[in-house]
Amino acid sequence: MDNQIHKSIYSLPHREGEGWVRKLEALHKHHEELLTRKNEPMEWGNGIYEKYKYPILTAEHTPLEWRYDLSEQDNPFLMQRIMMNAVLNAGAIKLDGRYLLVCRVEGADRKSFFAVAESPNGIDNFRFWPEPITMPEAAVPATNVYDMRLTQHEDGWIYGVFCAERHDDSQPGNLSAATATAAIARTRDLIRWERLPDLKSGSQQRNVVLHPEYITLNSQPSTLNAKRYAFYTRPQDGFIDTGSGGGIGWALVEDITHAEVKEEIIINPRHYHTIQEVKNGEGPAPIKTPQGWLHLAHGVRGTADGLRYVLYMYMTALDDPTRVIARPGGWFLVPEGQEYVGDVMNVVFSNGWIADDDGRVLIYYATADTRLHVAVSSIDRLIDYCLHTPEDGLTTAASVETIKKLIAKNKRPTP
Ligand code: M1P
Repeated sequence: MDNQIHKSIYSLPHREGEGWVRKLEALHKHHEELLTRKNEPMEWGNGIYEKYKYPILTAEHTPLEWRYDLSEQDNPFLMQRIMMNAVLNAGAIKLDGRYLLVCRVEGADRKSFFAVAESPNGIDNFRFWPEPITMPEAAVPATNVYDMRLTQHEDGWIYGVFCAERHDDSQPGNLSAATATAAIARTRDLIRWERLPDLKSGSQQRNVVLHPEYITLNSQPSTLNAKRYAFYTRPQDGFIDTGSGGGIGWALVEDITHAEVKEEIIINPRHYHTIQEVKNGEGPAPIKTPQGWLHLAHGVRGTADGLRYVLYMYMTALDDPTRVIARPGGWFLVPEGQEYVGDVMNVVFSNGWIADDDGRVLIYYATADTRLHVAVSSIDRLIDYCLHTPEDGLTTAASVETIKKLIAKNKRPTP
């Protein structure tokens, strides 16, 4: 379990007024052991990526100072005064040689907030910065914020695009009625953030991601600004249901400080009887490679046991990020073993990855909306996966034909 190490602290005998300092020392020691635990790759993966043995961040990794009042006088029982529930869906970036995650941390009160965790290698030894991010509010304050996508844009800023959730006041009698809006903030150091107005859109939006490069309009007269910011969108009719929203969309925006979706096209649609039948959404900002843009996304299908969230990939053309050039069929990464278990079962979600200087790609994914993991692949492996995994033929007959083709190929002697 995530808190295996932590548990032993509470098994220390409790004698009122006695041993407080001893208990605190033990707490620090066990926390430090958890933070410095070396991670190990799992054996016998799929050749596409390696998953790692331990989650990289859990609620137990959050600093003790966030949870305990460390005064013996005020907290004689050494209780957690503020409990943490989960660390999940993190944006990721490598900055000045440091592997940084802007995590969604969720408290026991269900409120999510952003906090930066830093690691020297991107695999283990993640440690939260001392304080959570103080995110400036938009004109209408949000009730909850989560799932930040980080984009190092060619304009020089690092953008964080995230979901801002507010109660839907048009339904005063419905406590569960909410709206999802794409909020935008920018920074240079992940410490000081400038909040920009939320993305204006005719529909609700979640899973909105900023493309890292400008898109130049060819049709624009040379006297006018032809550079546009581009957003991957996910139009949805309601807070949960995408309804008529057809999938992952694309919208161009002239002024990022007053971003508005005026026209939106669907570039990666949902489809009947696929892993993305009910919903899909762009993951992190795509990675540019000589063969095209690599995209990681999540797909959602319905089951008798509720929704199943899996990760999938696709590739788009270098000169036109809206043109899909590879659609590997089926899922890319799913929950396995303990990963199924948590607050929201059968869910994997990713909104952060790092393309490292040595060609490795560190994929940060959360399981069951509870904890965060890393899987390691490479640009070469991900391109190979995208270009050589057969597409979903959309019927059983087509899938059988695809399998038979591979069997036939394997029967031929290799040259
Ligand atoms: O609970 C699974 C995920 O649900 C939402 O994703 P989507 O908008 O695609 O349904 C998000 O709230 C996400 O945070 C969460 O992990």
